[in-house]
Amino acid sequence: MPTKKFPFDYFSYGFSSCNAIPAKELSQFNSSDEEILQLANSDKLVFIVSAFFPEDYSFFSQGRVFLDEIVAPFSRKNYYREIVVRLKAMTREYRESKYLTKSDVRFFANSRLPEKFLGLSSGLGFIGKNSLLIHPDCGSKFLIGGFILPNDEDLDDYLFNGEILDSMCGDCTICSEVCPAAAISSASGFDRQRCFQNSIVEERALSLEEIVSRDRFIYGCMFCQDSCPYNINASPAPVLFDIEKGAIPKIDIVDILSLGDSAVNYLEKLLKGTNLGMSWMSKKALLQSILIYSINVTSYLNNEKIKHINRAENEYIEILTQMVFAYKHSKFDLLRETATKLENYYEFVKKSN
Ligand code: B12
Ligand code: SF4
Ligand code: SF4
Repeated sequence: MPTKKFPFDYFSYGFSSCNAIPAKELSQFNSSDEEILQLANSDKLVFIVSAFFPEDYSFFSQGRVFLDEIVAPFSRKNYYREIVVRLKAMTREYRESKYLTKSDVRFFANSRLPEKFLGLSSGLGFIGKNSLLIHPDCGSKFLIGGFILPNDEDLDDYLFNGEILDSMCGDCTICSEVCPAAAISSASGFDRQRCFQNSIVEERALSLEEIVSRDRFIYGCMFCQDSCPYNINASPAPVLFDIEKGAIPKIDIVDILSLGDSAVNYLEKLLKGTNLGMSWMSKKALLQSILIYSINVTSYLNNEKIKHINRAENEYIEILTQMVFAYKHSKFDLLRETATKLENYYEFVKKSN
């Protein structure tokens, strides 16, 4: 992997590739994004880097289902914290070497800026059918980070002078075929609401297909990336900093479900400070995901500790259980009946809120 020593030794900070673009040039891509337009009015330089995340698929502990094991690998660890630590360290080094002040250099990751667009317009990669930025040699398993810096001729070597890349997916449709949430379609593109990475962000009614498809992870997923040919030969970058902070507790989901009505409060407290503790992650939606998962995984239905929740005590769970049963056994009359029940239930909940 080529690396330049000055001014950024980005590789030793764990970044795999980097490119820069003068902010002014961003406007040529006709972005309607407010943040981009503001940036394009400045005399700054935007410097984009990519940070790989290593894979971590641990196997299920036999016979039991633990919370941390049914969260997708990417979401078990806080790679965002990791990239921020790296960006901060690089910013400090650059500022000191150039005698700049704090306000001269900004860094960003998972910010309000459209980061895939910045990656694309700086030539770092193309946008794939899975909607992610894909580096032709390094694949898509990376996070995007960047810096906004004063223009500086020492950075000229990093400037991207080529054409922005058109999609290199060609006829491939692998990601749309493997996506369990049917979130990727050749005709209509990427449906962010359906993506499992969105499953605990919003509290919403799920369709039957969505319910039945949630039998692998309660939050997040990597299928569209794991199966992408561009990721097959990509190698992970070194992990230089601590990504163990915020680990999700190893707790049997039966112990969560057996709490019944107090499970949401329990999750709120249990997950504070962990990777599932972010304020934008709804604990109600998380509980819904855990329930659906446990209903889909049939052996859990017979667990004595949670049997009572699967009975009439909670109408919602009762309906979901019936629907999944009907769907799996092709009992279409029952399916229609329960689908109507679910609709009525949602109406009832809407009215009573
Ligand atoms: C909201 C969000 C989500 C949502 C919606 C994602 C989506 N694809 O829309 C959810 C929760 C579903 C999600 C999921 C994931 N996310 Co997310 N997410 C974001 C976030 C915070 C904002 C994205 C957004 O809505 N921006 C606003 C819209 C308007 O911009 P945009 O989506 O970037 O689209 C622009 C460009 O793509 C551009 N564009 C597209 N095609 C073309 C073509 C041409 C020719 C041109 C000129 C422009 C252009 O135009 C669009 C408008 O400006 C970004 C961080 C960020 N600040 O960008 C991370 C981000 C996109 N996510 C990221 C990741 C890693 C993921 C997951 C892989 C996590 C996981 N499960 O492992 C999944 C991937 C699912 C998937 N297949 O996309 C990374 C993507 C890295 C990469 N290689 O692309 C980002 C960039 C975070 C980061 N800093 O690294 N995410
Ligand atoms: S992350 Fe999973 S659910 Fe989301 S688009 Fe990719 S394969 Fe589909
Ligand atoms: S799996 Fe195929 S279609 Fe999907 S992003 Fe990768 S190359 Fe493109």
